[in-house]
Amino acid sequence: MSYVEDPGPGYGSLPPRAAFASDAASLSLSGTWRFRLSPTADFERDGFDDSAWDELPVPSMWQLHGYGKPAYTNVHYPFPVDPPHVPSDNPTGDHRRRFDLPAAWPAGPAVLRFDGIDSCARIWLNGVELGVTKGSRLPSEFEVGPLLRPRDNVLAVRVHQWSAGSYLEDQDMWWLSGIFRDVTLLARPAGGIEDYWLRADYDHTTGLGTVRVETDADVLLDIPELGVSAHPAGLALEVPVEPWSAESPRLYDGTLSTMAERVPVRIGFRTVTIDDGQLKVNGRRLLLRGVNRHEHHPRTGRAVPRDVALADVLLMKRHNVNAVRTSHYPPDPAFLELCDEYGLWVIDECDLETHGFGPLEWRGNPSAEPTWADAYLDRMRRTVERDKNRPSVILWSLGNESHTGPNLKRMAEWTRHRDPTRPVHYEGDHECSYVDVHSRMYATHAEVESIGLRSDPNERRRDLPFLLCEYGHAMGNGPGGLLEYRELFERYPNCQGGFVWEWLDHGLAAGDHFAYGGDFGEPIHDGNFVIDGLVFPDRTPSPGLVEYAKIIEPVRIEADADAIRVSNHYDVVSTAHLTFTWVLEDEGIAVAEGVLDVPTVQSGQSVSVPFPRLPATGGESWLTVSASLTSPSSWAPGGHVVGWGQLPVSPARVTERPARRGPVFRTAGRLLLGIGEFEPATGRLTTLGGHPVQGPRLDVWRATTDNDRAESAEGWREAGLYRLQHRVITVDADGDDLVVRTRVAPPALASGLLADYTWTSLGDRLQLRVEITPDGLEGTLPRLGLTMAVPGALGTAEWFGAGPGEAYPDSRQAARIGRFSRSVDGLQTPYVFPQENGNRADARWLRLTDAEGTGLHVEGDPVFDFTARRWTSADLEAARHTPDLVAGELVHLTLDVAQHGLGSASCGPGVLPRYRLVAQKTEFTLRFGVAN
Ligand code: IPT
Repeated sequence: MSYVEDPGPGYGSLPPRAAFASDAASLSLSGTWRFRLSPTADFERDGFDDSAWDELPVPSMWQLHGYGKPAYTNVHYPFPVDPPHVPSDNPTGDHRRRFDLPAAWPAGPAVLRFDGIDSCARIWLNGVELGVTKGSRLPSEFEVGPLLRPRDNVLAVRVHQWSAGSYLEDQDMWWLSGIFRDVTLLARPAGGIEDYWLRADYDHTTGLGTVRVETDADVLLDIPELGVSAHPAGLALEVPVEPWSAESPRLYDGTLSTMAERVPVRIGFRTVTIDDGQLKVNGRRLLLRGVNRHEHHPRTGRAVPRDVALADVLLMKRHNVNAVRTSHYPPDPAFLELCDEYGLWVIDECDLETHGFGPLEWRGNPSAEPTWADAYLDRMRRTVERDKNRPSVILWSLGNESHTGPNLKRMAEWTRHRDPTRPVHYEGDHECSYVDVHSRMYATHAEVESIGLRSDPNERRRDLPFLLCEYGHAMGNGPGGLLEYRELFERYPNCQGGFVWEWLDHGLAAGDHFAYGGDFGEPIHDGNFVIDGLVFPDRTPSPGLVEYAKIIEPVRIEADADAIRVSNHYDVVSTAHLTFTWVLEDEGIAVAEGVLDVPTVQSGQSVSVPFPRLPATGGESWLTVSASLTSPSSWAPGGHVVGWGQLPVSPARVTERPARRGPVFRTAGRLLLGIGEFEPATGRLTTLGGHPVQGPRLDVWRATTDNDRAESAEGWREAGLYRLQHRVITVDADGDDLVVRTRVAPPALASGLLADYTWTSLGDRLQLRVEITPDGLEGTLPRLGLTMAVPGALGTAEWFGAGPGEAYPDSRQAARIGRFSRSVDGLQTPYVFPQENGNRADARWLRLTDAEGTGLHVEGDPVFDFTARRWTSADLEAARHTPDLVAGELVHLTLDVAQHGLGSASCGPGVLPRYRLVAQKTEFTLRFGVAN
């Protein structure tokens, strides 16, 4: 059997060991290589002439450099399921790199290290075969010392896109190939440090850290800051220390040295335990406010440079994320160093997923087949050995979606034996027979609640800490319902949070837009299911991330009876590093501000502080209190806000509406009322204060979201809600009111809605009261309100209401009450797959103006939701990529009384009952005027 189809782990590599750098000589072999996509005879030979070959950067993934194409599938293998066989048409990239040794390169042993090659490679140095490696997201090293020469070494690497290993690497992501992580040559001095395990525990009852180095070498440990010098390996040493946590990532710099080599180490003292059925670190219960992170960049795929990894870490920290599951493979080692340094709890997951056997009822699944046992264990060993020195790693995960079987059990047993200091996670062990924590994905709120109540008949599972390794599917507009998960995590001590799926949209840059599955002509693909992150492909935060940041804020500020309640939701630290400031806004305009005196609040505690002395205000006013970093931290500047709350101070002034009402005029075939003119036959407003408009009409449709399409959209479509027709029953003057009665219904169906519009002139304003009565229509509606169109010149929106971002009933915690201004274009959220977006909630009033500042004014009674777009909902629904949305001549406005929630049904629970918009008799009022 060819090595490509051998289910084993490969051959020739050195035993796995920790990732570390030392003062021994090293040479990066990343850079420009020679490349050819098609196996070439004798290419590994020393004297082979590659001058006619292309150049390719390493690290890279060749499909993103024009060789072949990316392909996306979620669950399905893109090749026949015939393990361990793979297609004979197997894209094969031959890579060659020549290099000279630096002048001072020492003679003796040396190791060639590959941090990641997707999916299988056979490697030669100077014409001599080193071996074969599989396990794409895992390192492999080869002994090369005797083969090296001072000049003109030739490294030849043949990479196969498909291999037996591909059956174990069916993660939900792009199929991409190549040498996508660093390649390094490392001198290995005799008497140097081959491997080490620096175990640094912390006893929270004594405040003492215990450090012990396990290694075969004759190593001495120095930690100058702790007064530790020349401490011999193997001996435990106790010292008083500050512990490491994600919130206070205290690292002590030290050195491991032998006569021949020095290794700088960064030591974080912490101890992970499970007691009382809770996962604890340093004696503290954790609440995991996590995300699942795939490695992806829109131009380089899974070749993610350190600065991008750092940008992810900073963005996570600035959005209150405290944990990462490295879905579904160990990340580039640099990422974990950053997690140590900046502070994130990590579930380090092995490179394993066999999801494509699921649709085949798991027949032949490698997890249960002895032929794959070695490959499974090899992957786990390489994960644990590589990352064992990282304090940020608190759980090992066996992999994802690989069902269950003895091979997984063996991985767990090996791991627990090798590293008793970290619990083992794997969601697929549903009985929890070989894992240490109970993990689920996409469990509903009700299921989490029942787990919290410990009503599980399975005793073993019931008594374990519980976490959601995936929840809150962030595909498109959403997720909704995160608040209710947080409430459960706070109510039940064994429910310790979870990891939103997922951090990043895996869109690939394609000129003016981002591509997703199917855009490369893949015969089998899963479309935009790969666009399900909290940040857009270019790492711009989506509204979902802004919402999540608010929900998981570590400090909560709420109204208490006549006071302000400040609660500390950190797991460990107090609020001593925070400054509390307040601002009083009168109709969104700041009128007073100050610093709030808040005593230091310990983790898990709260205090009530009196309101500051506030001046009187005339209109609706709110007090906003923010908690921000007093001084810069490693991950954010001073002043960065970690939590905030708003408290109502005084309600809107009730103003007497002018009694003067204008009469309805019908003259010379025209229908006039106050500042409005109407079409006599239909009663539709055509002019408002001189501005031509397509007057407001009942509308219930929204461009379906990914979540809608998985739950309600089919029913909405069957009910014809996207193509309602308006039948005008009567247009009558009733006293001073203009009353337009209509029935709004879809073709071919008998059900519909009755809509009565009552227009009243209030001098300089027109009041519209709408009464809606379902007429045989049942079930939920996408939204309920009006649609109208105004001239495109009215390109700026200013409103007093919730903002600044979009908000929906079950995703609105991040919106605060204030006065905001955006261009119409700036109101749009550019979801990679276009869909409903941009709804601003609870507007008290809205001004839409042109460059001169004149335009229209809409007032709620008391509030309304709105969107403003240069295209219709139908255009938005039809678009597949952002450039499909082309600005027209009008601004289309929706003015709504309600929106249906978002939910998370694209993968997970739908809209919670309280956020469903059920068709029922509704009445609402708006007032229209002229802005100038
Ligand atoms: C779950 C996968 O674990 C994850 O990788 C991703 O594919 C996610 O779904 C959907 O985006 S598995 C699913 C069967 C719940």
